Amino acid sequence: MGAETIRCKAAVAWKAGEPLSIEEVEVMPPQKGEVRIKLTATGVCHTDAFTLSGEDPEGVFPAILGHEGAGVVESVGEGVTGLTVGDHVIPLYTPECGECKFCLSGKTNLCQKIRATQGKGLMPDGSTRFSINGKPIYHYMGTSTFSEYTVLPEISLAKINPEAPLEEVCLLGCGVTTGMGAVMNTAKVEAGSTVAIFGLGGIGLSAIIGAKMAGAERIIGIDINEDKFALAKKLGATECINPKNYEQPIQEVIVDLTDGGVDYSFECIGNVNTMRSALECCHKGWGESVIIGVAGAGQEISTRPFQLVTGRVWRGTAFGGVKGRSELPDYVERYLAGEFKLDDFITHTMPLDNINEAFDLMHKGKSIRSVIHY
Ligand code: NAD
Ligand code: AHE
Ligand code: ZN
Ligand code: ZN
Repeated sequence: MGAETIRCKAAVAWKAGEPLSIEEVEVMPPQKGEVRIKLTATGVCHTDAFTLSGEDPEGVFPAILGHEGAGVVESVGEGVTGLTVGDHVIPLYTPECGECKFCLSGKTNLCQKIRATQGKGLMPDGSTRFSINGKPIYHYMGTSTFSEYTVLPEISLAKINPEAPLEEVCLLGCGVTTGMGAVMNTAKVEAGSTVAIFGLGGIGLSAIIGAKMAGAERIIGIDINEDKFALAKKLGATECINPKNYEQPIQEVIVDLTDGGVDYSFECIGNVNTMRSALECCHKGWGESVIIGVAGAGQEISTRPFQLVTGRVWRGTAFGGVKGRSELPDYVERYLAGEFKLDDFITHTMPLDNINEAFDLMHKGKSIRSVIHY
Protein backbone atom coordinates (compact mmCIF):
# COMPACT_ATOMS: atom_id res chain seq x y z
CA MET A 1 0.00 0.00 0.00
CA GLY A 2 3.08 2.23 -0.01
CA ALA A 3 2.55 3.34 3.59
CA GLU A 4 5.15 5.60 5.24
CA THR A 5 6.48 5.66 8.77
CA ILE A 6 4.11 7.66 10.97
CA ARG A 7 5.25 9.89 13.83
CA CYS A 8 2.63 10.04 16.55
CA LYS A 9 2.04 10.30 20.28
CA ALA A 10 2.34 7.28 22.57
CA ALA A 11 2.64 6.60 26.30
CA VAL A 12 5.94 4.84 26.85
CA ALA A 13 6.76 2.67 29.88
CA TRP A 14 10.53 3.21 30.13
CA LYS A 15 11.01 1.31 33.38
CA ALA A 16 8.99 -0.82 35.77
CA GLY A 17 7.43 1.15 38.60
CA GLU A 18 7.66 4.54 36.89
CA PRO A 19 4.81 6.59 35.43
CA LEU A 20 4.27 6.42 31.68
CA SER A 21 5.88 9.14 29.61
CA ILE A 22 4.18 10.78 26.62
CA GLU A 23 6.57 10.67 23.69
CA GLU A 24 6.62 11.11 19.94
CA VAL A 25 7.26 7.66 18.47
CA GLU A 26 7.91 6.36 14.98
CA VAL A 27 5.51 3.65 13.84
CA MET A 28 6.77 1.70 10.84
CA PRO A 29 4.46 0.65 8.01
CA PRO A 30 2.87 -2.79 8.40
CA GLN A 31 5.01 -5.61 7.03
CA LYS A 32 3.85 -8.86 5.42
CA GLY A 33 0.69 -10.15 7.09
CA GLU A 34 0.43 -7.04 9.31
CA VAL A 35 -1.99 -4.17 9.68
CA ARG A 36 -1.50 -0.63 11.03
CA ILE A 37 -4.47 0.85 12.85
CA LYS A 38 -5.39 4.28 14.19
CA LEU A 39 -6.70 3.86 17.73
CA THR A 40 -9.92 5.66 18.60
CA ALA A 41 -10.01 4.65 22.27
CA THR A 42 -8.49 2.30 24.80
CA GLY A 43 -9.47 1.16 28.24
CA VAL A 44 -6.91 0.76 31.03
CA CYS A 45 -7.04 -2.73 32.58
CA HIS A 46 -5.48 -3.88 35.84
CA THR A 47 -3.13 -6.09 33.81
CA ASP A 48 -1.49 -2.95 32.37
CA ALA A 49 -0.79 -1.81 35.95
CA PHE A 50 0.41 -5.32 36.85
CA THR A 51 3.01 -5.30 34.07
CA LEU A 52 4.04 -1.71 34.80
CA SER A 53 4.59 -2.67 38.45
CA GLY A 54 7.35 -5.09 37.43
CA GLU A 55 5.45 -8.18 38.67
CA ASP A 56 4.95 -9.65 35.19
CA PRO A 57 7.65 -12.21 34.35
CA GLU A 58 7.10 -11.31 30.70
CA GLY A 59 7.34 -7.55 31.25
CA VAL A 60 9.95 -6.00 28.95
CA PHE A 61 10.90 -2.32 28.86
CA PRO A 62 10.81 0.15 27.24
CA ALA A 63 7.38 -0.78 25.93
CA ILE A 64 4.08 0.68 24.86
CA LEU A 65 1.44 -0.95 27.07
CA GLY A 66 -2.34 -1.17 26.49
CA HIS A 67 -4.50 -4.05 25.29
CA GLU A 68 -8.16 -2.94 25.52
CA GLY A 69 -8.50 -0.81 22.39
CA ALA A 70 -10.60 -0.19 19.32
CA GLY A 71 -9.77 1.63 16.11
CA VAL A 72 -9.78 1.84 12.34
CA VAL A 73 -7.46 0.20 9.80
CA GLU A 74 -5.05 2.83 8.39
CA SER A 75 -2.93 0.61 6.09
CA VAL A 76 -2.34 -3.07 5.39
CA GLY A 77 0.83 -5.00 4.58
CA GLU A 78 1.49 -7.47 1.79
CA GLY A 79 -0.68 -10.56 1.81
CA VAL A 80 -3.39 -9.20 4.09
CA THR A 81 -6.67 -10.43 2.66
CA GLY A 82 -9.25 -10.20 5.42
CA LEU A 83 -9.01 -6.50 6.28
CA THR A 84 -9.01 -3.28 4.32
CA VAL A 85 -8.40 0.41 5.02
CA GLY A 86 -11.33 1.87 6.99
CA ASP A 87 -12.43 -1.37 8.65
CA HIS A 88 -13.36 -1.04 12.33
CA VAL A 89 -11.36 -3.41 14.51
CA ILE A 90 -10.65 -4.58 18.05
CA PRO A 91 -7.05 -5.68 18.78
CA LEU A 92 -6.72 -9.21 20.17
CA TYR A 93 -4.08 -10.19 22.70
CA THR A 94 -5.28 -13.73 22.10
CA PRO A 95 -5.07 -14.04 18.31
CA GLU A 96 -6.86 -16.62 16.20
CA CYS A 97 -4.88 -18.07 13.29
CA GLY A 98 -7.37 -20.86 12.65
CA GLU A 99 -4.63 -23.33 11.72
CA CYS A 100 -2.41 -24.07 14.75
CA LYS A 101 -2.91 -27.15 16.93
CA PHE A 102 -4.66 -25.02 19.56
CA CYS A 103 -7.04 -23.33 17.11
CA LEU A 104 -7.85 -26.68 15.51
CA SER A 105 -8.40 -28.48 18.84
CA GLY A 106 -11.84 -27.00 19.39
CA LYS A 107 -10.91 -27.04 23.09
CA THR A 108 -9.27 -23.66 23.69
CA ASN A 109 -9.02 -20.07 22.50
CA LEU A 110 -5.27 -19.94 23.26
CA CYS A 111 -3.89 -19.70 19.71
CA GLN A 112 -0.11 -20.23 19.92
CA LYS A 113 0.89 -19.18 16.41
CA ILE A 114 2.73 -16.01 17.56
CA ARG A 115 2.73 -16.51 21.35
CA ALA A 116 6.52 -16.86 21.68
CA THR A 117 7.41 -13.56 19.99
CA GLN A 118 4.39 -11.77 21.51
CA GLY A 119 5.61 -12.68 25.00
CA LYS A 120 8.97 -11.07 24.22
CA GLY A 121 7.41 -7.80 23.04
CA LEU A 122 8.18 -8.52 19.39
CA MET A 123 6.30 -8.89 16.14
CA PRO A 124 6.26 -12.42 14.64
CA ASP A 125 9.42 -11.69 12.58
CA GLY A 126 11.33 -10.92 15.78
CA SER A 127 11.56 -7.13 15.39
CA THR A 128 9.53 -4.13 16.58
CA ARG A 129 7.56 -1.54 14.62
CA PHE A 130 7.98 1.18 17.26
CA SER A 131 11.08 3.32 17.79
CA ILE A 132 12.18 6.65 19.23
CA ASN A 133 15.07 8.26 17.38
CA GLY A 134 15.89 4.83 15.99
CA LYS A 135 15.88 3.08 19.42
CA PRO A 136 13.43 0.14 19.35
CA ILE A 137 10.48 0.22 21.73
CA TYR A 138 8.83 -3.10 22.59
CA HIS A 139 5.24 -4.11 21.87
CA TYR A 140 2.98 -5.37 24.68
CA MET A 141 0.57 -8.32 24.51
CA GLY A 142 0.80 -7.94 20.75
CA THR A 143 -1.47 -4.91 20.91
CA SER A 144 0.19 -1.73 22.39
CA THR A 145 -2.96 0.36 22.41
CA PHE A 146 -1.49 3.29 24.38
CA SER A 147 -0.40 4.84 21.08
CA GLU A 148 -2.25 6.84 18.44
CA TYR A 149 -1.17 4.19 15.91
CA THR A 150 -0.13 0.58 16.40
CA VAL A 151 0.81 -2.38 14.19
CA LEU A 152 -0.55 -5.90 14.66
CA PRO A 153 -0.57 -9.17 12.77
CA GLU A 154 -3.81 -9.61 10.82
CA ILE A 155 -4.63 -12.63 13.01
CA SER A 156 -4.69 -10.29 16.04
CA LEU A 157 -7.60 -8.17 14.84
CA ALA A 158 -11.34 -8.77 15.02
CA LYS A 159 -13.36 -6.93 12.37
CA ILE A 160 -16.49 -5.50 13.92
CA ASN A 161 -19.70 -3.75 12.90
CA PRO A 162 -18.77 -0.14 12.00
CA GLU A 163 -21.94 1.09 13.73
CA ALA A 164 -20.54 0.18 17.14
CA PRO A 165 -19.21 3.14 19.19
CA LEU A 166 -15.47 2.46 19.43
CA GLU A 167 -15.19 4.49 22.69
CA GLU A 168 -17.38 1.87 24.37
CA VAL A 169 -16.72 -1.42 22.58
CA CYS A 170 -12.99 -1.05 23.27
CA LEU A 171 -13.93 -2.63 26.63
CA LEU A 172 -14.75 -5.81 24.72
CA GLY A 173 -11.04 -6.00 23.87
CA CYS A 174 -10.43 -7.34 27.37
CA GLY A 175 -12.42 -6.71 30.55
CA VAL A 176 -16.04 -7.19 29.62
CA THR A 177 -15.48 -10.13 27.28
CA THR A 178 -13.23 -11.79 29.86
CA GLY A 179 -15.77 -11.57 32.69
CA MET A 180 -18.82 -12.50 30.62
CA GLY A 181 -16.94 -15.22 28.74
CA ALA A 182 -15.59 -16.79 31.94
CA VAL A 183 -19.15 -17.31 33.15
CA MET A 184 -20.87 -18.28 29.93
CA ASN A 185 -18.05 -19.99 27.99
CA THR A 186 -15.58 -21.37 30.53
CA ALA A 187 -17.85 -22.30 33.45
CA LYS A 188 -21.08 -22.54 31.47
CA VAL A 189 -23.12 -21.44 34.49
CA GLU A 190 -26.65 -22.86 34.40
CA ALA A 191 -29.91 -21.12 35.27
CA GLY A 192 -30.72 -21.34 38.97
CA SER A 193 -27.04 -21.53 40.04
CA THR A 194 -25.49 -19.85 43.06
CA VAL A 195 -22.38 -17.87 42.09
CA ALA A 196 -19.67 -16.03 44.08
CA ILE A 197 -17.62 -13.32 42.42
CA PHE A 198 -14.42 -12.22 44.16
CA GLY A 199 -13.36 -8.70 43.13
CA LEU A 200 -15.84 -6.16 41.77
CA GLY A 201 -13.67 -4.27 39.28
CA GLY A 202 -14.18 -4.31 35.52
CA ILE A 203 -13.75 -8.07 35.34
CA GLY A 204 -15.87 -9.05 38.33
CA LEU A 205 -18.73 -6.72 37.31
CA SER A 206 -18.69 -8.25 33.82
CA ALA A 207 -18.85 -11.69 35.41
CA ILE A 208 -21.95 -10.48 37.28
CA ILE A 209 -23.53 -9.45 33.96
CA GLY A 210 -22.69 -12.89 32.56
CA ALA A 211 -24.12 -14.66 35.62
CA LYS A 212 -27.34 -12.68 35.39
CA MET A 213 -27.66 -13.42 31.67
CA ALA A 214 -27.10 -17.12 32.44
CA GLY A 215 -30.03 -17.02 34.87
CA ALA A 216 -28.06 -17.48 38.10
CA GLU A 217 -30.43 -17.25 41.05
CA ARG A 218 -27.98 -16.00 43.64
CA ILE A 219 -24.98 -13.83 42.79
CA ILE A 220 -22.73 -12.97 45.74
CA GLY A 221 -20.20 -10.16 45.19
CA ILE A 222 -17.12 -10.01 47.43
CA ASP A 223 -14.86 -6.97 47.73
CA ILE A 224 -12.95 -5.08 50.43
CA ASN A 225 -13.99 -1.77 48.83
CA GLU A 226 -17.67 -1.25 49.63
CA ASP A 227 -17.88 1.62 47.12
CA LYS A 228 -18.10 -1.14 44.49
CA PHE A 229 -21.29 -2.64 45.92
CA ALA A 230 -23.87 -0.23 44.45
CA LEU A 231 -22.92 -0.89 40.82
CA ALA A 232 -22.53 -4.62 41.51
CA LYS A 233 -26.12 -4.72 42.77
CA LYS A 234 -27.36 -2.61 39.87
CA LEU A 235 -25.81 -5.11 37.45
CA GLY A 236 -27.30 -8.15 39.17
CA ALA A 237 -25.52 -9.08 42.42
CA THR A 238 -28.14 -10.29 44.86
CA GLU A 239 -25.89 -9.55 47.86
CA CYS A 240 -22.42 -8.11 48.49
CA ILE A 241 -20.07 -8.89 51.36
CA ASN A 242 -16.86 -7.41 52.69
CA PRO A 243 -14.43 -10.02 54.10
CA LYS A 244 -13.10 -7.39 56.50
CA ASN A 245 -16.42 -7.44 58.37
CA TYR A 246 -15.98 -11.07 59.44
CA GLU A 247 -13.69 -12.84 61.89
CA GLN A 248 -13.95 -16.17 60.04
CA PRO A 249 -12.28 -16.83 56.68
CA ILE A 250 -14.61 -15.59 53.95
CA GLN A 251 -14.96 -19.09 52.44
CA GLU A 252 -16.53 -20.30 55.69
CA VAL A 253 -18.91 -17.35 55.71
CA ILE A 254 -20.00 -18.14 52.15
CA VAL A 255 -20.40 -21.86 52.84
CA ASP A 256 -22.69 -21.00 55.79
CA LEU A 257 -24.67 -18.49 53.73
CA THR A 258 -25.28 -20.96 50.90
CA ASP A 259 -26.15 -24.27 52.57
CA GLY A 260 -22.78 -25.86 51.81
CA GLY A 261 -21.18 -23.66 49.17
CA VAL A 262 -21.64 -22.10 45.76
CA ASP A 263 -22.02 -23.88 42.43
CA TYR A 264 -19.50 -21.57 40.76
CA SER A 265 -16.95 -18.99 41.90
CA PHE A 266 -14.78 -16.57 39.95
CA GLU A 267 -11.57 -14.97 41.22
CA CYS A 268 -11.24 -11.54 39.60
CA ILE A 269 -8.52 -10.02 41.80
CA GLY A 270 -5.16 -11.69 41.14
CA ASN A 271 -4.44 -12.61 44.78
CA VAL A 272 -3.42 -16.18 45.61
CA ASN A 273 -5.18 -16.04 49.00
CA THR A 274 -8.52 -15.07 47.48
CA MET A 275 -7.97 -17.76 44.84
CA ARG A 276 -7.90 -20.29 47.68
CA SER A 277 -11.01 -18.77 49.27
CA ALA A 278 -12.79 -18.90 45.92
CA LEU A 279 -12.02 -22.61 45.55
CA GLU A 280 -12.91 -23.48 49.12
CA CYS A 281 -16.28 -21.66 49.08
CA CYS A 282 -17.45 -24.08 46.37
CA HIS A 283 -19.96 -26.80 47.13
CA LYS A 284 -18.65 -30.29 47.87
CA GLY A 285 -19.15 -32.72 45.01
CA TRP A 286 -19.59 -30.26 42.14
CA GLY A 287 -18.56 -26.64 42.83
CA GLU A 288 -16.26 -25.12 40.23
CA SER A 289 -13.90 -22.19 40.72
CA VAL A 290 -12.47 -20.22 37.80
CA ILE A 291 -9.29 -18.16 38.20
CA ILE A 292 -9.34 -15.01 36.08
CA GLY A 293 -7.02 -12.78 38.16
CA VAL A 294 -3.34 -12.62 37.25
CA ALA A 295 -0.88 -13.18 40.11
CA GLY A 296 2.66 -11.85 40.29
CA ALA A 297 5.92 -13.58 39.44
CA GLY A 298 6.81 -16.42 41.81
CA GLN A 299 3.40 -16.65 43.49
CA GLU A 300 1.70 -20.03 43.81
CA ILE A 301 -1.76 -21.26 44.77
CA SER A 302 -2.40 -23.84 47.46
CA THR A 303 -5.24 -25.79 49.03
CA ARG A 304 -5.69 -29.20 50.62
CA PRO A 305 -5.90 -31.75 47.81
CA PHE A 306 -8.91 -33.11 49.73
CA GLN A 307 -10.81 -30.07 48.39
CA LEU A 308 -10.43 -31.54 44.89
CA VAL A 309 -10.78 -35.17 45.95
CA THR A 310 -14.18 -34.22 47.28
CA GLY A 311 -15.33 -32.94 43.95
CA ARG A 312 -14.45 -29.28 43.68
CA VAL A 313 -12.87 -28.22 40.38
CA TRP A 314 -10.20 -25.55 39.92
CA ARG A 315 -9.72 -24.01 36.49
CA GLY A 316 -8.66 -20.80 34.79
CA THR A 317 -9.48 -18.72 31.76
CA ALA A 318 -7.87 -16.15 29.47
CA PHE A 319 -10.05 -13.67 27.56
CA GLY A 320 -13.07 -15.60 28.80
CA GLY A 321 -12.27 -18.51 26.49
CA VAL A 322 -13.44 -16.37 23.58
CA LYS A 323 -11.95 -16.88 20.10
CA GLY A 324 -11.40 -13.32 18.99
CA ARG A 325 -11.90 -13.29 15.25
CA SER A 326 -14.77 -15.75 15.04
CA GLU A 327 -16.63 -14.94 18.27
CA LEU A 328 -15.88 -11.36 19.37
CA PRO A 329 -17.84 -9.69 16.52
CA ASP A 330 -20.93 -11.40 17.92
CA TYR A 331 -20.34 -9.85 21.35
CA VAL A 332 -20.38 -6.47 19.58
CA GLU A 333 -23.67 -7.40 17.89
CA ARG A 334 -25.19 -8.46 21.20
CA TYR A 335 -24.11 -5.17 22.73
CA LEU A 336 -25.69 -3.29 19.78
CA ALA A 337 -28.86 -5.33 20.24
CA GLY A 338 -29.04 -4.03 23.84
CA GLU A 339 -28.37 -7.36 25.59
CA PHE A 340 -25.87 -5.62 27.91
CA LYS A 341 -24.57 -2.12 28.53
CA LEU A 342 -21.03 -0.79 28.63
CA ASP A 343 -21.46 2.80 29.78
CA ASP A 344 -21.81 1.77 33.45
CA PHE A 345 -18.18 0.67 33.35
CA ILE A 346 -16.78 3.93 32.02
CA THR A 347 -16.32 5.99 35.16
CA HIS A 348 -13.66 8.28 33.64
CA THR A 349 -12.51 9.42 30.21
CA MET A 350 -9.34 11.37 29.44
CA PRO A 351 -6.85 12.20 26.69
CA LEU A 352 -3.66 10.15 26.37
CA ASP A 353 -1.70 13.03 27.96
CA ASN A 354 -3.44 12.26 31.28
CA ILE A 355 -3.08 8.48 31.21
CA ASN A 356 -1.19 8.32 34.50
CA GLU A 357 -4.36 9.62 36.17
CA ALA A 358 -6.10 6.43 35.01
CA PHE A 359 -3.54 4.34 36.90
CA ASP A 360 -3.88 6.55 40.02
CA LEU A 361 -7.68 6.20 39.97
CA MET A 362 -7.39 2.43 39.62
CA HIS A 363 -4.93 2.10 42.50
CA LYS A 364 -7.14 4.29 44.73
CA GLY A 365 -10.18 2.09 43.90
CA LYS A 366 -12.01 5.12 42.45
CA SER A 367 -12.58 3.90 38.90
CA ILE A 368 -14.03 0.87 37.17
CA ARG A 369 -12.66 1.71 33.74
CA SER A 370 -10.90 4.83 32.53
CA VAL A 371 -11.11 5.14 28.76
CA ILE A 372 -8.51 7.13 26.83
CA HIS A 373 -9.96 9.03 23.86
CA TYR A 374 -7.50 9.74 21.04
P1 NAD B 1 -9.66 -3.88 39.28
O1 NAD B 1 -8.50 -3.29 39.97
O2 NAD B 1 -10.58 -2.98 38.53
O3 NAD B 1 -10.57 -4.71 40.31
C1 NAD B 1 -10.06 -5.53 41.31
C2 NAD B 1 -11.04 -5.50 42.48
O4 NAD B 1 -10.58 -6.41 43.47
C3 NAD B 1 -11.15 -4.14 43.15
O5 NAD B 1 -12.52 -3.77 43.26
C4 NAD B 1 -10.54 -4.36 44.53
O6 NAD B 1 -11.12 -3.57 45.55
C5 NAD B 1 -10.80 -5.83 44.75
N1 NAD B 1 -9.90 -6.45 45.72
C6 NAD B 1 -8.55 -6.25 45.87
N2 NAD B 1 -8.07 -7.02 46.85
C7 NAD B 1 -9.13 -7.72 47.36
C8 NAD B 1 -9.28 -8.68 48.39
N3 NAD B 1 -8.23 -9.10 49.11
N4 NAD B 1 -10.50 -9.19 48.63
C9 NAD B 1 -11.58 -8.79 47.91
N5 NAD B 1 -11.50 -7.87 46.90
C10 NAD B 1 -10.29 -7.35 46.64
O7 NAD B 1 -9.08 -5.01 38.30
P2 NAD B 1 -9.70 -5.63 36.96
O8 NAD B 1 -9.29 -4.80 35.78
O9 NAD B 1 -11.14 -5.94 37.19
O10 NAD B 1 -8.82 -6.99 36.88
C11 NAD B 1 -8.98 -7.98 37.86
C12 NAD B 1 -7.93 -9.07 37.69
O11 NAD B 1 -8.18 -9.80 36.49
C13 NAD B 1 -6.50 -8.57 37.57
O12 NAD B 1 -5.64 -9.50 38.21
C14 NAD B 1 -6.24 -8.59 36.08
O13 NAD B 1 -4.86 -8.67 35.78
C15 NAD B 1 -6.99 -9.84 35.70
N6 NAD B 1 -7.41 -10.01 34.31
C16 NAD B 1 -7.32 -11.27 33.78
C17 NAD B 1 -7.78 -11.51 32.50
C18 NAD B 1 -7.71 -12.89 31.92
O14 NAD B 1 -7.90 -13.05 30.71
N7 NAD B 1 -7.49 -13.93 32.72
C19 NAD B 1 -8.31 -10.46 31.75
C20 NAD B 1 -8.40 -9.20 32.33
C21 NAD B 1 -7.95 -8.99 33.61
N1 AHE C 1 2.49 -12.58 31.31
C1 AHE C 1 2.02 -13.11 32.56
C2 AHE C 1 0.59 -13.57 32.53
C3 AHE C 1 -0.39 -12.50 32.14
C4 AHE C 1 -1.67 -13.16 31.77
O1 AHE C 1 -2.05 -14.20 32.34
N2 AHE C 1 -2.39 -12.60 30.83
C5 AHE C 1 -3.70 -13.11 30.45
C6 AHE C 1 -4.48 -11.96 29.94
S1 AHE C 1 -4.71 -10.71 31.16
C7 AHE C 1 -5.57 -9.54 30.30
O2 AHE C 1 -5.84 -8.50 31.10
C8 AHE C 1 -3.59 -14.12 29.31
O3 AHE C 1 -4.13 -13.97 28.23
N3 AHE C 1 -2.90 -15.17 29.55
C9 AHE C 1 -2.66 -16.22 28.58
C10 AHE C 1 -1.39 -15.95 27.82
O4 AHE C 1 -1.07 -16.71 26.91
O5 AHE C 1 -0.70 -14.96 28.15
C11 AHE C 1 2.92 -14.20 33.10
O6 AHE C 1 2.68 -14.65 34.23
O7 AHE C 1 3.90 -14.54 32.40
ZN1 ZN D 1 -6.94 -6.84 30.45
ZN1 ZN E 1 -3.90 -20.56 16.12
